[in-house]
Amino acid sequence: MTHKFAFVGIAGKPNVGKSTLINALIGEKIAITSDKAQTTRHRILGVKSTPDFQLVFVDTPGIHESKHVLNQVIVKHANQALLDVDVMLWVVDRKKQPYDDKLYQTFKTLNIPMILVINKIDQLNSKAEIDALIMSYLSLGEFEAVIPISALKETYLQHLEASILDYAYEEGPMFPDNYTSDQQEHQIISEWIREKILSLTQQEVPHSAAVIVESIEENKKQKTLDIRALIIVERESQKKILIGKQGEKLKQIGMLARHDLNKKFDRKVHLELWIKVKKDWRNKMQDVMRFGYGVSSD
Ligand SMILES: Nc1nc2c(ncn2[C@@H]2O[C@H](COP(=O)(O)OP(=O)(O)OP(=O)(O)O)[C@@H](O)[C@H]2O)c(=O)[nH]1
Ligand SMILES: [Mg+2]
Repeated sequence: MTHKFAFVGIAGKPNVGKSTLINALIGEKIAITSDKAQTTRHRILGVKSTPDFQLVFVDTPGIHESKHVLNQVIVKHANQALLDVDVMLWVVDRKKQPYDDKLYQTFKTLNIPMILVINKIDQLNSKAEIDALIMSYLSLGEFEAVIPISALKETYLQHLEASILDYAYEEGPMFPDNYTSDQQEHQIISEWIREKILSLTQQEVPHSAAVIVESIEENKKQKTLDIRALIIVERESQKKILIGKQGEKLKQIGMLARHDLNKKFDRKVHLELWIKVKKDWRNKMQDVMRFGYGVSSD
């Protein structure tokens, strides 16, 4: 059998389960997920290798109408990431909404084979409901395939993979077979911390936070990884919320992040977290760039 290869874009509105899907497809946590919309802010590569094929999945930020400079930049990340893929997965969830029509038209102009992935079917009650949802999307136009799945429960992922492989071409692997993601250590740390902020805070606080890793040091004596990170928020009131009563909230964020990072790096992590206010940073291009969300200018 010949070896196959493809770049696979994963795109759609915020919160439909794109990052949950890339993690399930790779079988490892690559991207952070949360119940809040606009969790992903970068394009993230996840690589799945088998003796027969290598699929490079590209997770993208949820596409939405943008208000902040930050959001405009992250939507640009998503659009740019889709330019070079061989096939794209348009991920939707339980209900077709008016914005989907616009998204469909935008994606069609990319001229890339598009598979419609209907996610979260574990939340639908019957096959009839799934069929009705499929029909409502088919009213938009044609797709190469329509695959209902549950990324969370890992249902029908083999169907999806088989369908993707129809669009892979004969080519050797591009990455070593143990390579699963293109994220650097500092990116992983900052994202893992941000995930805990997303899960423990509400409303504007999670969206206003950026995490900058200031230093990562191997502590040979203690056999720990010593990390110092800075959480940036937009207002003093948000800083107060993040610190919490007697520092409880920040402590909790640190504890949960440390727990995950211990596992990820397979060693004890010592985490020092600081909070700083940078007024209105999401609306200042310079800050958006400085806090790690840069995108090329074209
Ligand atoms: N019930 C159910 N929930 C799911 C499924 N897939 C994802 N979710 C949940 O949906 C929420 C959003 O998931 P994410 O993977 O962060 O969504 P996303 O599309 O990457 O969101 P953005 O990064 O904001 O664009 C999380 O709470 C997930 O646990 C699924 O198959 N079933
Ligand atoms: Mg995401």
